[in-house]
Amino acid sequence: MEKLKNEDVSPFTNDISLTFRGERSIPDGCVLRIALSTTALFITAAVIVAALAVIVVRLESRTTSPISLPEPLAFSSQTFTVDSTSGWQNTDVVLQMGDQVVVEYVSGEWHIEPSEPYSDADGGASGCDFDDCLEPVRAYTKSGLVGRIGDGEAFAIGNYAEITAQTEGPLQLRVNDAGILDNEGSITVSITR
Ligand SMILES: [Ca+2]
Repeated sequence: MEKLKNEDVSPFTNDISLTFRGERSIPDGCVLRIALSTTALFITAAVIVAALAVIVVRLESRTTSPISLPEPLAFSSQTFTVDSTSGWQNTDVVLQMGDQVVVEYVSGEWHIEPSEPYSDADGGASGCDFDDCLEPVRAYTKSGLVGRIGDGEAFAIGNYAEITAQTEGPLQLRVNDAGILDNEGSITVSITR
């Protein structure tokens, strides 16, 4: 046991505002516990300050990071040759809903029967406009170039078309003729997106 006066109180006890009135005896064990409690208080305060600092840094980095924009679509162009004696032909161009693509005639000729003249992708032969017509695009010239996206509805292309995909899937091309066995020739187009 030791006797302590006000002026004898250790720095640890000052930190937690302990005051002693008069003369009083404090057991050695109590002094040790007070010191340990003060140390634990400091460690707890340090941990809280560190945690707050981490939160502030994270919030700041979140608010100051630049807005990420989608990568612009890379411009690409390729050619594809459409055979007049085949049905739907898959190009390598796979479109998503809303994608835009331009199909443009480059070269080549075809005809849809021996009695018809050769033509470019704009065609020129008469179309079929009856309910039982088997042509992909009814009433459109049989010797014209047509397309579809996936299993979507067929549409006329001809020598030039700007297409906005209404469905998703591979762009497919063919001549608009249903009876392809007597056809001849092929046409090359560019596909640009
Ligand atoms: Ca034909």
